[in-house]
Amino acid sequence: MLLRPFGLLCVLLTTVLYTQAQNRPNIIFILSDDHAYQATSAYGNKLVQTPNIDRIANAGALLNNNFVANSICGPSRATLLTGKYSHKNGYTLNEKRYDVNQTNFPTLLQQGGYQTAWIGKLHLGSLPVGFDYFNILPGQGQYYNPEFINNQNDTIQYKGYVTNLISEFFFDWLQKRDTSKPFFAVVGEKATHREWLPDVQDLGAYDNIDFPLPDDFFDNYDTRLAAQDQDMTIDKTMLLDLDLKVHQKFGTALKDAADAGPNKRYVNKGYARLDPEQAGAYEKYYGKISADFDAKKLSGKELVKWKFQRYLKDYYATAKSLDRNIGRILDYLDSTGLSKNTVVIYASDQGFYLGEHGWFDKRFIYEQSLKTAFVAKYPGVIKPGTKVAGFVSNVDWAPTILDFAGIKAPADIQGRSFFSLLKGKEPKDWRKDVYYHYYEYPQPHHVSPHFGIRAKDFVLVRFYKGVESWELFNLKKDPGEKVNVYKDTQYAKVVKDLKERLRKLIVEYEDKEALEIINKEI
Ligand code: SGN
Ligand code: CA
Repeated sequence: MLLRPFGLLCVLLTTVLYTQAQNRPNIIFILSDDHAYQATSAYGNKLVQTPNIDRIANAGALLNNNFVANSICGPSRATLLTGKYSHKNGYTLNEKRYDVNQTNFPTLLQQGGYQTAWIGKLHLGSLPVGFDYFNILPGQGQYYNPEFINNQNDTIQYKGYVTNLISEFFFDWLQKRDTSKPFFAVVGEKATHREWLPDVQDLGAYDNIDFPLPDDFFDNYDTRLAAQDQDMTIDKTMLLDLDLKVHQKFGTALKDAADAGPNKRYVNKGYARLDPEQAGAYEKYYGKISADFDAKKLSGKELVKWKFQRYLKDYYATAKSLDRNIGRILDYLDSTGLSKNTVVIYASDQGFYLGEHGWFDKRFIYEQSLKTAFVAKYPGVIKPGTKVAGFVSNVDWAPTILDFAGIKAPADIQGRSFFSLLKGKEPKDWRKDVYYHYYEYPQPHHVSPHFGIRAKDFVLVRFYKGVESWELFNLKKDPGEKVNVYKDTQYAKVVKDLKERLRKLIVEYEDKEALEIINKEI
């Protein structure tokens, strides 16, 4: 007799837990590569529309201050997986091997009953662990007719354009997944990485737009030693042929030219992979551009301005396919009814320069590469149109996703869930500053390693190894970070205060290398 009510209680409890498990949301993380926040209409671009990224932002939240820990591809993904800074997860620079033996949050999701998948670009030098399914691009991957490595460790080449293929592989997986479990999936996009090869249907999509030059396009890097030392300008580093496709050969024409000798170095760049139809469309489009370029006989500033226009036209045309494919994913979720209980996140691995300071690429602590896009919708939970002003770092992405799934983050994770910020409430003790540390040097792009603090109104940074210097920017007066006021005595108090705050972060995150440097100086 006594067992009866107890038995009933058990059934009730199991039902409650089961229902809770059923209600746990699916989570899709669309992670692009090098897609600048300022390239999206959600973040205020007036010339180029990204209707589908905006769709996520409008239906949910947009983070206005989402910063990365280390502005470069592989390290950013390692931080996503671990919720830790590069010095803790060991992946400080690209082309290393990510240590798969450390705890990553997808494994915790699996243990919590989630089904997990990674489709597309990973770029961690090792196969993913913590994923029930994967189909990833090797390394940086290719835009046209790319290879993918699947779960069985088979490398298979597919015909088509990478962004479209990634969506298709994602839909295939959604159809064959175990529907009794909630899922977490990363859709890892290759777009908009260098060399910005648009889908054939998007060639010339922005030819009618004359993009305005950023006001600091001809920056002389006065007062900033590391900026004087970099190798990432549109003027000197961006190549007319390999990047901007002037007189570039495609498909078999390139292979033939390579056999002849001088074009050998181009073959690996992906241009030789285009099939005759794709190569024909590219020849037609870039042939005209090359003829126009020859006719203009440009030099000096006019040549740099021309390169800038071509760069942005290719960059945005590549991004067009990215946004369209995000739209396909959203439509798929709507049409299958999955939308209701699915969190959709769109973010880029880091920010990117679109001509600011005369640059492309990323790496610096300066705003355009430090800050990255992050929009997320969670129907019924995040209020449509939410704007988050609080400071978020990509170390926070992992614990936030675990929070969505109702799973506790491990104690050694360095980030903190910002779920409450997405719901419109910032905890009183939420962080006021973020910490940054970049390592890769000297190649590519010759940016000195540096660590620093981004506070509300100031950035303080210490460069080392390449150039040895401190920089301070007053973001209120100088949002473009053009005047280093570190040595200005007016700022002595600010410097002292920020150095202390920086040191506190270094101690908190246990960054020994930075601690050694800063301890000698304060
Ligand atoms: C390649 C690019 C660089 C880029 C890095 C890292 N050169 O080396 O311009 O900074 O990747 O990019 S390329 O000529 O091969 O395109 S990241 O996004 O993977 O960090
Ligand atoms: Ca990247």
